[in-house]
Amino acid sequence: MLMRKNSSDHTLTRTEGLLKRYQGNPIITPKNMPGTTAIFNCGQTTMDDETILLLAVIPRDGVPAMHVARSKDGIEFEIEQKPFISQLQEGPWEEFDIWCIDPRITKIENTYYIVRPMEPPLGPIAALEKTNDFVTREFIECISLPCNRVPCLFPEKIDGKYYRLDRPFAPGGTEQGEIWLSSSPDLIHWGCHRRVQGSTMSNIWAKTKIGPTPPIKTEQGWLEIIHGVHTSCAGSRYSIGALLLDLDDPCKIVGSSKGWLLTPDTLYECTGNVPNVVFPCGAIADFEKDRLRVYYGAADTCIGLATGSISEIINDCLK
Ligand code: BMA
Repeated sequence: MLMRKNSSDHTLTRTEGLLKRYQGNPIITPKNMPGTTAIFNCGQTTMDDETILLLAVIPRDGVPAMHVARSKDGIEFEIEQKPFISQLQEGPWEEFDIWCIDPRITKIENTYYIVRPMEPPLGPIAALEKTNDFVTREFIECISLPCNRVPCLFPEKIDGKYYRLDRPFAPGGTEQGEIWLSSSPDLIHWGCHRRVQGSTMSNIWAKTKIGPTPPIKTEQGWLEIIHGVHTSCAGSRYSIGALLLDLDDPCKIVGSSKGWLLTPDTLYECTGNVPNVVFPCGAIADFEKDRLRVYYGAADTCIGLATGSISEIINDCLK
C-alpha cells in the first residue's frame, strides 16, 4: 500500500504521542543569538500576560549563561541580549558555576524561585535564586549536596512545609537516576528525604533514569512532567513522560503515562550537540483551554514547543 506522508507531520518514523509538536519548530535556535553554539534548554513560566523562558545559552566562546526571552503569544520571543544569570562571582561558588543549564522555575506566592545546577568535581549541586521581575535576581543559598540535578520546588506549601522533588543520581558508565522528595520550613534547610514510591520506571523508555520538573497542581493530583532516559548501544535517548502524585502525600505515585508523551523523532531532535534528546525543564498549564505547553531542549541545541491536553495526559496516567 502506498502511504502518503501527512504534510503537517514532521516526524521521521514514529507516530506522535500525547504531546504534539508545534508546526514551526524549532522555535528558538542558535541562529537567533549570533555567537552561540546552543540554546541548550529552558525554564518556563508566565508573568502577567507574558510567557517567560529562561534560556540556557552556550556561547561559542566562554561560560554558559541564562537569558530571559519574553513572548505575548508563546511563539514569537524577544530575547534579552544581556544575561540574566551568569557565573556567580561571590563566595566559594565562582569555580563551580561553570555549566549554567537546566533551570527550573517555580512561582510561590509572588516570587519566582529558580533552581539550577552548579558543578563541583563530585557532581551537580543546586543553587536557589529568586526574582520578582526577571530583571534582577538574588542568590539565596546552595540547597543540595552532589549529585543532585536539579531539585524542583512545589508551588505551594503542603501541611505547612515547602516540598521539592530531588533527583539524586549515581554517576558512572550506567548512570542511574530517580526521584526523591524532601521538605523544608524555609526553602533553605531540607530534610525528611523519602524515595518517591515506585519512581524507578519499569517502562523501557525511562529505564535508565528519570528526572523531575516543577509539579503542577490539578484536581486529580500533582501533574509531574518528567524526562526519562533509555540507554542502548547507540547511547542515551531522552524522552518526555508524566507522573501523577498524590496531592496530600506526594511521595505516592497515583499514575504514570503509558509510555512517552514525546520522544526524539525529528531532525532537530535527533541531530545536534547531543543527538536523540527532548528535555523538559518545566511545563505551563492553561486549565481554561485544557492545554499544556512544554518548551523543551532539542538535541541540546535548540528549543522546541509541544502541546497537549491536560485532561488527556491525566487520564492516560490514571488508566
Ligand atoms: C542531562 C541534562 C540535560 C541534557 C541531557 C542530555 O543530564 O544536563 O540538560 O539535555 O543531559 O545531554
